[in-house]
Amino acid sequence: MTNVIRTVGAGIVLIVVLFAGSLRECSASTEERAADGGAVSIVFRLRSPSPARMDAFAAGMAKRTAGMRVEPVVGDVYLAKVRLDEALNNEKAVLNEFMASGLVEFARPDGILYPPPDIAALRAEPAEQEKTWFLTKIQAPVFWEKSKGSKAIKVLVCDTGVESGHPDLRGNIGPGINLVDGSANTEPTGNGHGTRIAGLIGARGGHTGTGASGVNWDVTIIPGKISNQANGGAVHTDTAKCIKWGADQGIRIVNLSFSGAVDEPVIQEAAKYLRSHNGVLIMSAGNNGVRNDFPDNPDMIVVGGTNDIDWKPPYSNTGPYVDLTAPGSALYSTDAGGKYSKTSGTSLATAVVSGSAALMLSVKPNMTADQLADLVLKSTMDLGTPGRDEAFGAGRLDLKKALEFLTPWR
Ligand SMILES: [Ca+2]
Repeated sequence: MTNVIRTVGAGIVLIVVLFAGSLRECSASTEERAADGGAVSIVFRLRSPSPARMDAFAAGMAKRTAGMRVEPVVGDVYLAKVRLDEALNNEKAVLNEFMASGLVEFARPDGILYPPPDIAALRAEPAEQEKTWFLTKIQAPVFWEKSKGSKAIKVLVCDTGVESGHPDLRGNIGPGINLVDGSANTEPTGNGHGTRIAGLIGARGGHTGTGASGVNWDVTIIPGKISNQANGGAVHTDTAKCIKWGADQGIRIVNLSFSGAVDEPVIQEAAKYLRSHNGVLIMSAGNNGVRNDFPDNPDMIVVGGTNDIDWKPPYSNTGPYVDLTAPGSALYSTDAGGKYSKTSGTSLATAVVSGSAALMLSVKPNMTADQLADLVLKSTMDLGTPGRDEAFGAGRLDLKKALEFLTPWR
């Protein structure tokens, strides 16, 4: 069914592109693309999608708008670029027109996600044990007796790019993709968030004496660059396409340390697509210090933060959607410009979980995505109220437990 709809969707591109001559091309910046003065970008899914419904919808919209171009994003979710005119001159009017068709299940602006602001720690240059407290806390050294990771395991980091030449990352970064401009350039452009994430997954500097240490000594981090902006802003559909790209490459673990993504339908669709392609999406709970009433999503592993005494820091969001926690406060990692930094946030906790999932997969690479997700959630120490709770999910990550599950007769 999906393939048929995609074919029809491609047909629509050909039909409606005639009306859309002045639509901007993909070279525009993130902000320009999200809020183009002459066109608006709408993410949508049809009710009970079928080729006939897509035809009816496209025909109706062709009559009511100055021009519309439709492209598939992931699954049954499509992106429409609708040209504005006097009658439909703003985003709200276009959304109303979508809903008035009666064929649309949801329609939303193609908005922008941001990495949650990492909270700068007080001292950038910590003592040696402070650089690695998170690794001791999750009992990584116990797991390393069995495996220190494997270059065969790929982790896709959909983020602001990764500095591949950083002395502590060199050798652990593979070729990736830039979803914004379609180039192969995945180096950071004024934002070190992705480089900090990568260091927690697989910086090898500290393991050899100096610098930062990641959960894995060996791993292949694949940068999926979804932002060319210094502020880290990434368009929803570029983010979804990054996850889909990873699924299509057969990558088993995707790290998405961005706020606001959990309840975004196009990201949910991408998460579902990835799981159906045997991969797991690991995401951050967010740093707003609030409770979100999002339901638990079986296609996402959502991570909150803990500190060095296993408390929930004030920044870490809570709610039924939080699956587990991991150390997130004052984590020392690589940063852009060959530098290091010590920052806090659920982004970093997410990277610790992604790195740990890669470590688990290095021992048993034939685990299915469901088995891997289950193992991650089981490899926790319960915190807070007994059992799963909204602050800690299943508890705080514990790699010694993971090892016991993986090698029961050791
Ligand atoms: Ca609990």
